[in-house]
Amino acid sequence: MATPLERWVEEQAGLAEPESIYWCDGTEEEARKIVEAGLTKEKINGHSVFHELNRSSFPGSYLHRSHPTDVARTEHLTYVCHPDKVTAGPNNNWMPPLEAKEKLSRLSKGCMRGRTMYVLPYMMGHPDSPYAKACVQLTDISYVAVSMRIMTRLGKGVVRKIGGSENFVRGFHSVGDLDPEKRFIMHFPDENFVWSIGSGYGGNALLGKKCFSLRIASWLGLKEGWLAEHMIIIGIEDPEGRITYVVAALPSACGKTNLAMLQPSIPGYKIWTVGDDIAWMNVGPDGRLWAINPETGLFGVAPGTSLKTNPNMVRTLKAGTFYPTLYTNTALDADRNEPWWEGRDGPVPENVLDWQGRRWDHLQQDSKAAHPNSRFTAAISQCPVVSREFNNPKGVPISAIIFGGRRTELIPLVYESFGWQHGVFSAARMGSETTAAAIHSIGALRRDPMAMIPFCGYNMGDYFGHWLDIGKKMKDPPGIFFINWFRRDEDGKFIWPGFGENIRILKWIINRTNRKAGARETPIGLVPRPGDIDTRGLDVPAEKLEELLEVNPGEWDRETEDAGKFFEKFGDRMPAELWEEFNKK
Ligand code: OXD
Ligand code: MN
Repeated sequence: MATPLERWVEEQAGLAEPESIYWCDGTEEEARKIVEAGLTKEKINGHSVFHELNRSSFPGSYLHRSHPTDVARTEHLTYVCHPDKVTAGPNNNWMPPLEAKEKLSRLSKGCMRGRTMYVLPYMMGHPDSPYAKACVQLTDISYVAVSMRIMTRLGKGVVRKIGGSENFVRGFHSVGDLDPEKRFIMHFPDENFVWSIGSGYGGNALLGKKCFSLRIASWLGLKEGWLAEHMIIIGIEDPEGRITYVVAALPSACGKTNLAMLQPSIPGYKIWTVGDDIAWMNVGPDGRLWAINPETGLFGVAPGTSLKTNPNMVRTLKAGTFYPTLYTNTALDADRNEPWWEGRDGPVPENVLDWQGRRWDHLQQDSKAAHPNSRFTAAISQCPVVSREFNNPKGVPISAIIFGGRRTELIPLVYESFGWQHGVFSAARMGSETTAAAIHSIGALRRDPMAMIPFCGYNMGDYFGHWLDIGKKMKDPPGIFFINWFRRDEDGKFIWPGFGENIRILKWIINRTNRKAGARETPIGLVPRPGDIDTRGLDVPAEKLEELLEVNPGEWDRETEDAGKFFEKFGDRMPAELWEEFNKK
């Protein structure tokens, strides 16, 4: 008798009508075959899905050029279909589940004709972890099949694990005809189901990532008492060899991958990478917060990645095991057959093709060769500083939670909240300037609580309440901190050097958690005095550092007023405790 999984795959195939169905087993040999299909048979926009890059300098690496309209997450086409609109909240697009399914069934009828339907069984989290979830995604494009193999623990063991159970997360994905008018990413949280059509872009198409690990998982977390967050997880080793684990949430394309594998400028410190995008966090039996990274790969923004900004990422990309490594919408150095992007090491090559494969003239002002949201996809096991705890099914214990954003003005370089409730309030009012990771105007300030505005799978008023409840479950909750690397001076230049120097801020944070660093009290929280930060060897004038740590209560009034308007949107779902904090101002 067919299992629920087999029946579901058959049903979906009945709708999509693929030419063939291929169950992936996760082996290397299979990955080579799928890459081969992408090099030869499968096409996107008339071109092959993959182009093989220079075998000796970029072993196992392939360039993928997406459809030009399909280069970032499409938040306006992303829906969370709870039975009622209020549960989805003002932070999500909503459609009644039945109507959504009718619409998607019409668009999906025969969408895989002439194509292979890949069946991808995968785990989010280590299979031995009590927090891991078994999932199956269907897709009709090699790019997604290969990406999922990098980003998740994919293999036939997952089919055995699911067995005759109904308990697995389902994802249906098809690129359809890539028509933006027929593009939708719809979530059905009560059914553990994601349905995505019309896009091949990472956040829209790798359904284990944002769709499941954040939108659906955040809803499961509400029901089951845990948190699914848009956070990196790192271990910070100090000169005595102690490792303190912290999580940090930053909006998309604000330097999360750089922070996750930072090479510290202060001798004796070391960063160990557990995760660069997603953290699932549970309160353990010891009353502490524990975090796992459910993914196994890195899907980072390429432009700006260099030996100066992120040497460990450059090393990861060159590691050359056969996972493989993918480049999406970067430019191509046509002479060397190497990927290229703005900010890569070395001089601009002479003969560059832009992200759409057109000859690029670097003298043409404002024209970028690589798409600003071009990406690499690489296995975390290739990262030279991957934490030895990465595969620990229990995860790592968290001592501090960091929130950050991209703010030209106002927000100090770092500060600590007064306690859990105040920290949740401060994270709820967070704002950040928008980036190219999603399709919208760039550089506009938007409220992005906990860097989760595009990813929270239910009403954010309830989400804030859930954060408050999690705090109550802990004996000694981690401190909540805020960072902003992005303050600019009158000439528009970044004041803080960032990158490896950010260790100075992390050092202050971990010393605060050990009560070894000082701070001064301000209306927004505890801010270091310049002398509280290790500035030995730092090339930032004292007055600039003071400027970065300044809190001007007058300037905060506008910010608070704007945050209040945002809070009002959540009506009676907004927890009273946050209004209480708001009214303290
Ligand atoms: C990502 C994103 O791809 O946040 O990680 O957009
Ligand atoms: Mn992200």
